[in-house]
Amino acid sequence: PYTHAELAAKVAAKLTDSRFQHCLRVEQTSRELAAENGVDPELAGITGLLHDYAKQRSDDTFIKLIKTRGLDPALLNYGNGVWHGVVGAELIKDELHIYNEDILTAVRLHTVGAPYMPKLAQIVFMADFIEPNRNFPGVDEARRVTQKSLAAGVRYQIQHTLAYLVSQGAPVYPQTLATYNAWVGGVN
Ligand code: DGI
Ligand code: FE
Ligand code: FE
Ligand code: FE
Repeated sequence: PYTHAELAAKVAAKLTDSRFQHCLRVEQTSRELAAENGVDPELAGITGLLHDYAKQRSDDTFIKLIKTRGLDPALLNYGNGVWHGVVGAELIKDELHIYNEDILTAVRLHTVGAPYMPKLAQIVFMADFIEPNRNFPGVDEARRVTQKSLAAGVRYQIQHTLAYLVSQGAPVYPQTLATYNAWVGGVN
């Protein structure tokens, strides 16, 4: 059990300052969304702070973890965008000795989502998308929708992300597509 200052220092040590500042904003936005949605703001804040902990590790680090931890071999066809959350959770266990599955699940799902997302995972997923420095066409609409309904925010984001990936000709990780189908198809 770290103090906030200790945990923040450990995160800061592994990230550039601008990426660390993003993590602090996601922490704050996660706290706010948690308070509005009946989730423990402390837990949400810690998870937001940690969500991009592994963002700046080498491809080689992730490739080794995928191979040695029995993770989905299809992950090897993707890159840092997908790996830093799904695989990055392994580094949070190894280096920070944080094993809380609610936290780890939210980190794993923060980029690609999942057909079923616990509320904490929805909160960090949305906080990452709408934190105050985010500035893309549609972000104000995303903020509005998320205030009204967390689930509507998740739906909005996954539509936006899938459209973006397709527009870039980027490969879509199957779990990202499954998230889209579940949330936009009306299962949630
Ligand atoms: O880490 P952040 O920049 O704060 O944000 P993020 O974790 O939500 O997204 C990281 C990147 O991952 C973003 O550029 C979009 C990309 N991404 C999300 N889903 C997929 C993906 N990239 C590929 N190739 N396939 C996906 O399914
Ligand atoms: Fe991320
Ligand atoms: Fe995100
Ligand atoms: Fe992020």
